Amino acid sequence: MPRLLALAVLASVLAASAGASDLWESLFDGRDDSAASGLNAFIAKVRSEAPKPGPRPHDDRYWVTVRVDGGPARTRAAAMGLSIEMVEGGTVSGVADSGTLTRLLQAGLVIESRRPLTGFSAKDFPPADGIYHNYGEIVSELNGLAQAAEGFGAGFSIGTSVQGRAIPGIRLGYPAKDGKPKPAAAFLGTHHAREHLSTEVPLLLARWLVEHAREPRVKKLLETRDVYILPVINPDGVEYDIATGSYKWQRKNMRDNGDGTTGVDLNRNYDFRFGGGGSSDYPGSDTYHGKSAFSEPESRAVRDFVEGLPALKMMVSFHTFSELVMYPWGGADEPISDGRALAAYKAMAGKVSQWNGYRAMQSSELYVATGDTCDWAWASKGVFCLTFELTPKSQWDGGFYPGAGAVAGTFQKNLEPALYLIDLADDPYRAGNAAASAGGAAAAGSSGR
Ligand code: 0X9
Ligand code: ZN
Repeated sequence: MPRLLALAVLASVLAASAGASDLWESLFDGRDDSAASGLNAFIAKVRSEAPKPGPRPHDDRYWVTVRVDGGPARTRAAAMGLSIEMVEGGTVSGVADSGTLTRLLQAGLVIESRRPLTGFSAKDFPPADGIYHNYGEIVSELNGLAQAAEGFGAGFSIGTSVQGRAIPGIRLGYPAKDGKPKPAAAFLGTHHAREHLSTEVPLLLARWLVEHAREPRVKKLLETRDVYILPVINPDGVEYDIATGSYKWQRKNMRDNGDGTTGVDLNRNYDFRFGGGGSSDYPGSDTYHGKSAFSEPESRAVRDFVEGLPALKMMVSFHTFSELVMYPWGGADEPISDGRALAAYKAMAGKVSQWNGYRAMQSSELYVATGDTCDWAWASKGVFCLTFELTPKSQWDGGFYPGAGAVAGTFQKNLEPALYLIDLADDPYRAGNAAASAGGAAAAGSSGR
């Protein structure tokens, strides 16, 4: 992968930090071989680093609950700019700026409740959520992992954000014995800034793989697959969200839209059905799709990464929250047209849900939203791509800010799914074989995707 290697090397950003190697050593010294004790040590160490509190600027957004029933109605509400986060009975809840609120009201929708975002206090991230990684800590952790994975791993960057931060990653995998490219899987975190748990899970996956790389099962996996882990696609948004020690509920990137609003929803900025349902034309909306497909350097970086890696067959895009595992399409109600692939998607999502307890579904069943990562990866590149909505299930269990206590358990639940999906990277279609031979749902034949 010469192109990737050219992008690689987190030059200045991943420049060795004494803190990172200290952290690394402290995590591995004197551990027993259980993953749990490694995690506990990690958690204890990172918890000691707390962000500092500070003032909070004015925020023109609300947490709203709107009476909306059924998928098509949810899709219409999303198209008005509502960023839907919860579906409950005949209502949806999510974030709306005042412009979106006006559109919802003008459309005759009943707003059951609305609450300024400033009225929420997060469960604990600042200061007690010190276990979560800010950007510098993500980079340090990856740097430490890359050092520890000498001979079977390397740090890299896929590009830079609007504000110029490197979008960091780590590749893990032993060199192929025959020198040929190995099938690859990629795990992407935090397109949406406030979904911090979606950074922690891939980061812990990287850590777990490095720690267990010499155990037979993992060794075999890393000898036959390459694993790419990109824990933070939207580093500017993350830094903004946590800068004051009081969460800002930032979703989008930090693009200056030139009209007084900030941010493009990176999960609406990919080039498949761009600008269609479930994405907003209004720059102030949390689901603003941007000026054009791939207008944002962060989504372009993901595009270039995927395009530079033909061996990539399997991808997971981590989000929070709701506890769902979803497959394309997200941008249309119809199923994907490749029947064999659909059977494979259903089988793999079903298998994943047996481990993590999440609900498996086609993304659009939640609501139609166009321009997302997985629709593009599947439609344009034929990469099997699942969107995970991690813990918790509900806003009332912590929503985007479920606290330090959510990290280890969420990772543990999703470890087996991750290993399974890495294994499938040689031929994701084979996920559907078991179902087909058991007379299951696998449909025969296919044309296009
Ligand atoms: O709306 C999104 O981008 C994702 N949900 S989140 O709450 N994390 O923002 C879901 C993306 C996939 N779903 C659809 N395309 N419907
Ligand atoms: Zn998200």
